[in-house]
Amino acid sequence: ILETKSGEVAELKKQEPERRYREMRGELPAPRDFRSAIASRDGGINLIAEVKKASPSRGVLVEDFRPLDIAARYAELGASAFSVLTDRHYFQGSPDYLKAITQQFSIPVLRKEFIIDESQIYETRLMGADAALLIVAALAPSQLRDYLQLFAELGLHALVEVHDRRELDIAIEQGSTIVGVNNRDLRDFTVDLMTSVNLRRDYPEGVLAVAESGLKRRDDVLLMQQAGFDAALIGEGLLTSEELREFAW
Ligand code: IGP
Repeated sequence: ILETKSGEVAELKKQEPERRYREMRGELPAPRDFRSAIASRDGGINLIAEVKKASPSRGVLVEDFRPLDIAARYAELGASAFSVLTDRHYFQGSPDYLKAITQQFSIPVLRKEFIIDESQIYETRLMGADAALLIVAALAPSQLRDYLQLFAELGLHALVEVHDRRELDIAIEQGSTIVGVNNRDLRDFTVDLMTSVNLRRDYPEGVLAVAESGLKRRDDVLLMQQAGFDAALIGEGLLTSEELREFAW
């Protein structure tokens, strides 16, 4: 059947997560409130701690990778939320890591994934995640709007990722309420912390601001706090920097 009907099979496969969601919805636990968890209180900055085994720019970061042990350490540091990579190809992540973490901890969990199809949003909810990433550069503006609508229907929050002013404008126009600036340029992996500092001024009132990537030192976090970010999303730095582990999150 695959030779004559590969298009049809692909369509059916894409519909499976939605069907499964409709069957399961009554039994799924209510999502936890990612948005409130990361909102700044009294000008402080919150930690979104990323559970990350490897990255395309740095290769394997942790040889003996135990996601639950890492999450336990981050919870102890005072993380307000977790980010868990589920992408296998570039990050050696897994949905199993995310499921295990949502079952073990009460802290909200963001699914870090390249979402390019609606079926992945249903999957995200079925996995037990409370939020997921949407990358403006990977989606058409109308697609972003549709996905945000579906997130809302499923009770999920979206962290919408941008890298410049044009993308920030698209994110806002399409209705995003949590916007993250990726300091890392996904085309060449260069990092510039001023990307987020400069873009912060262009956020409208009421939109939560997250600084993502490349934060390695205490001063980096303080810079983001002074710029008015609600939260910092940190992966590598938590594995390598004593300063960040000692920060009063
Ligand atoms: C974390 P870092 O430099 O602290 O490990 O970065 C996070 O921002 C980064 O993993 C990330 C990412 C992404 C990964 C940001 N946007 C999109 C995959 C896809």
